[in-house]
Amino acid sequence: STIASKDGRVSGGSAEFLQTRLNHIHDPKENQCSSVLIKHIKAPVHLVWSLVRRFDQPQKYKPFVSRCVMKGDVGIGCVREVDVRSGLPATTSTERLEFLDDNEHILGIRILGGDHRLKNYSSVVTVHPEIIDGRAGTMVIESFVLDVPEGNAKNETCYFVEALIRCNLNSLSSVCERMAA
Ligand code: A9S
Repeated sequence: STIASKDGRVSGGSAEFLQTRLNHIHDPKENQCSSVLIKHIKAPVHLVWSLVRRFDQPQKYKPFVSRCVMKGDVGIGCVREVDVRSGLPATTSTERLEFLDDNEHILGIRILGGDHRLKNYSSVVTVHPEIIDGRAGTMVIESFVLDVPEGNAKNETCYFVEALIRCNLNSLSSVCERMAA
């Protein structure tokens, strides 16, 4: 029973699926690439969300982040300076909190700058409760869109970013599953 209200929100079983799909639609332009990754974590959704939502502390689970400094208080529109571990094709990244919804469990960020090649990068992470092996689990969905850099192909750009996000999600999973154990 899909009910779409006037502000375009939907509710009910399949409607939640629809709403989730809507949260992850990026409409990439011709010179952009976009993809979606899913990770199933054997830990309850409130625990997973408590880490995902900490825009000021991405290093809690992101393995490539060595340090994060907030420019002002955490709130929609705030900016963080992320220092990246050595050995990666970057040292810093300036990132903005676009969206944080603690009820719908949606986090949106945009990369504003840094000495890396991710231009016009934005991502959305949503977390969803599910039952895994009869226990409280979480499905994490992360989608992104970014410009394909000059001289690179769409598929290799997507592959590069997907590999990094897969590392982030695998690390989130091991941190949360250890905490839930
Ligand atoms: O941190 C994320 O949520 C996602 C990505 C793709 C971050 C990538 C990265 O931090 C590196 C890992 C350093 C790779 C940035 C901003 C640029 C890179 O080249």
